[in-house]
This record gives sequence, C-alpha cells and structure tokens, in this order.
Amino acid sequence: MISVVSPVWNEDPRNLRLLSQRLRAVLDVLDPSWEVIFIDDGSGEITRQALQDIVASDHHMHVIWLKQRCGQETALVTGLLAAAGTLICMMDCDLEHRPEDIPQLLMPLRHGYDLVLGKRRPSAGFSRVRQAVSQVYTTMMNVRWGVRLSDWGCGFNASRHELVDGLKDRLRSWTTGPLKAGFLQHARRWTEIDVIRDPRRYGRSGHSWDHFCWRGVRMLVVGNTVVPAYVDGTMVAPSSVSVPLAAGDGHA
Ligand SMILES: Nc1nc2c(ncn2[C@@H]2O[C@H](COP(=O)(O)OP(=O)(O)O)[C@@H](O)[C@H]2O)c(=O)[nH]1
Ligand SMILES: [Mg+2]
Repeated sequence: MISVVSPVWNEDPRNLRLLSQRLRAVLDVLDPSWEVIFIDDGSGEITRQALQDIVASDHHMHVIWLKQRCGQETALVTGLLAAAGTLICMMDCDLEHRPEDIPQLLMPLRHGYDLVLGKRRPSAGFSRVRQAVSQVYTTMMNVRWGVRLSDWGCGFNASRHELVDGLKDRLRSWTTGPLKAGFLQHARRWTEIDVIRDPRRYGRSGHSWDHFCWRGVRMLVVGNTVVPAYVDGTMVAPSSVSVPLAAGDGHA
C-alpha cells in the first residue's frame, strides 16, 4: 500500500482539486491500494469545504482535522503517524510538486533504500529569487547539521514505513526542525532524486519573507526548533531534544 501525506493550510481549492485528480491518476496505476491523507490545521471555510468534497468523492482520500494551526511540520508528523502504507510519500498540496514524479521517488524504496529525498529542479518560470533563497538555506543547513544535502527545503520526500515506525516514539513526543534531520539520523540507506518544482498556479504561499528569515536565523542560532506534536488531534507536550547527525555520504 502507498500512503501520500500532505499538510494543508488555507490552500486554494483549485490546487486541491487538481492535485487529487492527478494523484488518483498516478496512484491507481502504481498500486490498487493507496491512501492520501491531508492534514488541515485550522484552514478557513473555503479550503475545508474543498477538502470535504474531495474526501466525499473518493474513499482513498482522508483528512485529519487539527483544531488549531500548528505548522507544516507538525501537521506532517501527524500524517506520518496515521499513514498505513508500506511506502509513504510526503508532499505539498499546492502543486509545486508533481504527482507524476511519485513513481520515481518511490522506486529506490523498492531497491534497498529506506529514505528518498527530493531535490528540486525548477521548471521554466520559477522565481530566481526563491531559488537563490533555497540555495542559501541549504548551504546554511549543511553547515549546521554536518551533512551534504542538495535541497534541505524540499518537502517532496519518501520513506519506508519501517523508518517512520522507528521514529514513532520520538515523533510522538517532539518534533524538531527540520524533521529531515531526524529521518537522516535513523535512515540505514538514503538517496536523493531529482523532482520538478513548478511555480504555484493558484493562491499564495503561506510563508512570508519574515518567516524565511526568522526560520533561517533560528536554525543558525538555536539550531533546533521545538514544536508540539499533535496525535489524534490532541497536543502532546514537546521536549527539547537535539538531533546529532552522523556525517554521511548519502548512504548512512
Ligand atoms: N497543515 C499545514 N500546512 C501548511 C502550513 N503552512 C504551509 N502548509 C502547507 O505546506 C505546503 C507548502 O506551503 P507554502 O505556503 O506553499 O510554502 P512554500 O512552498 O515554502 O512557499 C502547502 O501545501 C501548504 O498548504 C501550516 O501551517 N499547516
Ligand atoms: Mg508552495
């Protein structure tokens, strides 16, 4: 079974509808048993209604409703804890990630890897400023965490269920920014795969420039972001744990 986990916050309904259609087309071919789990933490009425319509029209699609906004990573953790698939794909819901890239992202998981990290190749028309910001963030994070990744900011990743299982106790009580560091620490064998990064067609990014700058500074100075994890809609108290990373060459 394949699970796709996608955090949603005030997303444009047009993106959600197109995403669910494209996901259905891709996943139906890959595996007859699949699920998509959207995790919504306090979106407005328009987004909530769109999610309700999607879920009502396809039994493969589910939504976890969180009571209040708790952030993209915490929403992702909630989805990971609920995912039933042997192979789990994590992606944004705004179509910056192409559902059609899922087969190649999952491929290494069938060949001995337990973690696959997307590295985004911008399609034509993608903002150069945003590309530059991503590169600065990646350079900074490589220094901070002592591991060489091509794209720390990419949320299009895939993991075997066993790896998420191994992380479950830690995910239940805390999540740290970046979640990717926890995955990398526990992965037996990981690799990076090219994925296309499309520009957003509809709606606006929920992340302001303030957010990017603040997150960058916080990663450098504090090194670790602690946010509360939600399980079954209930907030679990966080504890501050740092995630030391072994230096790896991509095959830790
Ligand atoms: N659940 C949840 N999802 C979020 C939150 N912030 C962003 N997202 C989702 O994460 C994805 C990326 O967000 P986006 O605003 O496009 O950020 P950007 O791509 O980094 O500019 C989208 O699918 C959003 O719906 C949040 O606070 N909670
Ligand atoms: Mg986006």
